[in-house]
Amino acid sequence: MNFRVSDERIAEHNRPRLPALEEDYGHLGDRLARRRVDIEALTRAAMDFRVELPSWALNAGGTRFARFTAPGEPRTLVEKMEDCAAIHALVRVTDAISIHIPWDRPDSPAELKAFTQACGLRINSTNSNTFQDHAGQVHSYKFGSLTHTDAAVRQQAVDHNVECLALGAELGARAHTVWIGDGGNYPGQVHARRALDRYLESARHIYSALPGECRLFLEHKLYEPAFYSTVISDWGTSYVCAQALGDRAFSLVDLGHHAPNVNVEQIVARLIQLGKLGGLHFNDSKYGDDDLDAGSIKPFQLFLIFNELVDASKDGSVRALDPAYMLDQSHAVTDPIESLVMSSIELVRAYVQAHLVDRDALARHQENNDALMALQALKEAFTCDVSPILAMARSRAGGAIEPVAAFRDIGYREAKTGERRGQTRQTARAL
Ligand code: RM4
Ligand code: MN
Ligand code: MN
Repeated sequence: MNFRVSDERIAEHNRPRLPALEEDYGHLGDRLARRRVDIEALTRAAMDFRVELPSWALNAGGTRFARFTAPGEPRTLVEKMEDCAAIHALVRVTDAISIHIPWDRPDSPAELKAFTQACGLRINSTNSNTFQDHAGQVHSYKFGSLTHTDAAVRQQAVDHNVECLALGAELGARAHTVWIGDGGNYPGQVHARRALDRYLESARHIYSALPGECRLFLEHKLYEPAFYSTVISDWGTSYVCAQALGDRAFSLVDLGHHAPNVNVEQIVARLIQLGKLGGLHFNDSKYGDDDLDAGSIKPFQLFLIFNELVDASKDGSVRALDPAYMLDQSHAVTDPIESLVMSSIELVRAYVQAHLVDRDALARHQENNDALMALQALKEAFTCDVSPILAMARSRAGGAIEPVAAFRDIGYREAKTGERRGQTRQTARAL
């Protein structure tokens, strides 16, 4: 039996911390009650929150320059699932996983499904990979995939996506995300309109192969790997394509895929309004698509994004809003488990804080053009330390009051270092 983070070890870790948490929670409850906010409703919201873990982020990540391996890294997909189970045991909001094909193509989908279910997890989405060449592949993606000038390359990329859809159906996945690296490094290299036409033609073939209730998410990115122009470069292009494809196609917003200083929360609001927000890839960045931990650089932006999401969820006039929350990060210098634990906590924090916004007051300030008080209404929620709510929600769900401390005390990584010797099979994502 492989080592795991057991409920008993977590409970043992929580026991001495519980009295202080109850005191802090009671105190915060009194303060919120003065503002006519029910702390229990916030705790329930925290317990109901869910975010998907990325299968491609469980190994130590790399940069363009190097990847430094770490002891005890998962070597196989099953070992990655073990790590996901450890994360979920600690935070209790990460029971779904997004897998990247072919990096994480299971040898036996049925066995993977059974194993994840036994761990209390599920595979919720698949991601295709036509941004690099894979072993045994006939055509190269050096000059593009779904938008390549050669129909045979486009067909190979479409077939790969259709294979992902079939695999997803076997695993019970509910969404498939397409992100392509297609674009040009030089002016003139790619014909702007024809490349987009080819994308749409290829995407239509993928769309028509969507099984059952599965949704198709189109992920845009401003630049990289193409450094001059990218075919699906921005939310406008992604929206137009999602609209052209049909009701089950949506845009996916990765927080790191925009020009510097772009107002991402407004993009989220636009896509919600247009009924085309499929999901989000959470991470953080300072300069480019840095894939740092969610909330580590711009926590206020994270809060403002959740402010839009929560505002819309309370607005009866908003249609078709069922966004998938996913983490998409790369951990070059931290333990991936610890980073994913911290990031998921930061998402719940922003989500709970967004629930704290006094929306009636905010609406009044907006009607009165009182800019200062409107900002104040948001800041009041953002500056409230909701940590006791998050810790109480985790503890009630069986998770850890202090997840990183618990993870270290329980000695999971040390145990895995003993169990997992030898080469890692999977490619970790490089930036
Ligand atoms: C890309 C993009 C995709 C992810 C790959 C690995 O930059 O964010 O979502 O699948 O990286
Ligand atoms: Mn992404
Ligand atoms: Mn990215």
